[in-house]
Amino acid sequence: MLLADEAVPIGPAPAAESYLSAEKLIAAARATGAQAVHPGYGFLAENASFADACAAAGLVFIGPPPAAVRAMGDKMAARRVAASLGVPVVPGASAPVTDDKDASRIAADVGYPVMLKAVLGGGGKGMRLVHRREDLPAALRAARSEAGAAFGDASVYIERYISQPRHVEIQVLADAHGTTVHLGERECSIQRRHQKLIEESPSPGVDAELRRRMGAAACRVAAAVGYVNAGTVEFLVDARGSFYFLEMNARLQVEHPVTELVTGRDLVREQLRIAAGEKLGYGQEDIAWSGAAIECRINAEDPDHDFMPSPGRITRLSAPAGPGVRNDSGIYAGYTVPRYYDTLMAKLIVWAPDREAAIARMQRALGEYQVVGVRSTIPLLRRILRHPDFIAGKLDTQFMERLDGAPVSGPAALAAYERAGREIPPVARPTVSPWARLGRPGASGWRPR
Ligand code: MV4
Repeated sequence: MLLADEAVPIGPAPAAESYLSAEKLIAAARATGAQAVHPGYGFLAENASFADACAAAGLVFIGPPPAAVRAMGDKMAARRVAASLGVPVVPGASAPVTDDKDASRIAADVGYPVMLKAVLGGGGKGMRLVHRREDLPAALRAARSEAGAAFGDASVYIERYISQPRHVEIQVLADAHGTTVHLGERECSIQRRHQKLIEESPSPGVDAELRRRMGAAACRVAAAVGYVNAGTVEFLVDARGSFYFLEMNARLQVEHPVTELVTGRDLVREQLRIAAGEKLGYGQEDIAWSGAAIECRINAEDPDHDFMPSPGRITRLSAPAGPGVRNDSGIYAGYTVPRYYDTLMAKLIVWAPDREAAIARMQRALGEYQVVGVRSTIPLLRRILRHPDFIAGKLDTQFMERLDGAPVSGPAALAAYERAGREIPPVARPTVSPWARLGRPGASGWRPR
């Protein structure tokens, strides 16, 4: 807000009375004489009724047409669209389950283990993994009740469970003149309880051929629903490299900067141009990728205490900088992280000519990042960035469960290691010593920490 030319109060801190109130947002837009509304990436960004309300108020909604948002909000309908285009979807049922008997038949057909998913779901809510037939009725009840509470619709469908998949998503841009392009993939497998922690592009598990095939599939899905603006098509990629359409996010995403850094294209600028009715002015053959980018989410959470939110006043702040380092941040010394919203404080993004150099740059940048006054995810991120599997690009959605549950920093970490009768484990030897690259390892006595 410090950067804004003008600010308008929209109500009390609880989001339901401010950021989630279409009426208040539109009144604020009117008060400033704004021509358009950018919905950001949370709150009402994927709310088709809000897009309708903007249009009714004579405001341009900087996002997809409401019909495209609705088409993708129903996860089964989205699945049907993909399947009808020949885009691979996870094997599963084409209709919601009706009762226990129906579910039992479908699950047997699909083959255990199966995944129960909410029709209006996404983000993992209302999702249940079922290994055995006898566990199905209870899981179904739990999924239906969770779905009903979260989405106001208890409908659930069944898919085959894909074990240890990668989560790979494709960025698309579509203008209102029929051009749809993709800007490649983001690897988003490093997440915990469906909250992403680290994203990168390119994915270490995607080669040029897979990128072309997934990109083409994503563009076909977007075009089929009349998608206009920036959007993201999510896929699961299994251990064999087969990909499956999951869903489409009809908004700009938090992790969009990694795509900006490897493609050299400003996605928010493109959103504004598209919303203003301009043509993209380039085609798929004009999109080129260079280097590697990684984003780390700096959250006000305590990784030593089950990621509890850690709101409060930031007493000291020192952010990294330098070549290839981008710090997209909303905080400053003296700022109070409120307890009402998401815990995301900053996104630290690096670019370098290759992945190994990007990892080294991120390790350095995280080491320089000082946030005092609130707990943050920085120590955990540092631990992931030096994990041998991360360095080797061996990523999947279970990565975080495999990181041992030990505390990540401070006296608690020391105590835990002492209790275990162990020495502080040596850090996995990184492959990123600049001296090693010069062929003179250790010549200077430099040691990775
Ligand atoms: C799956 C799956 C395995 N098999 N579907 C989680 C959120 C939602 N968008 C889809 N999700 C998953 N669907 C089948 N058939 C595993 C996940 C999943 C996951 C997906 C993306 C990123 C992180 C994840 C973490 C756990 C499970």
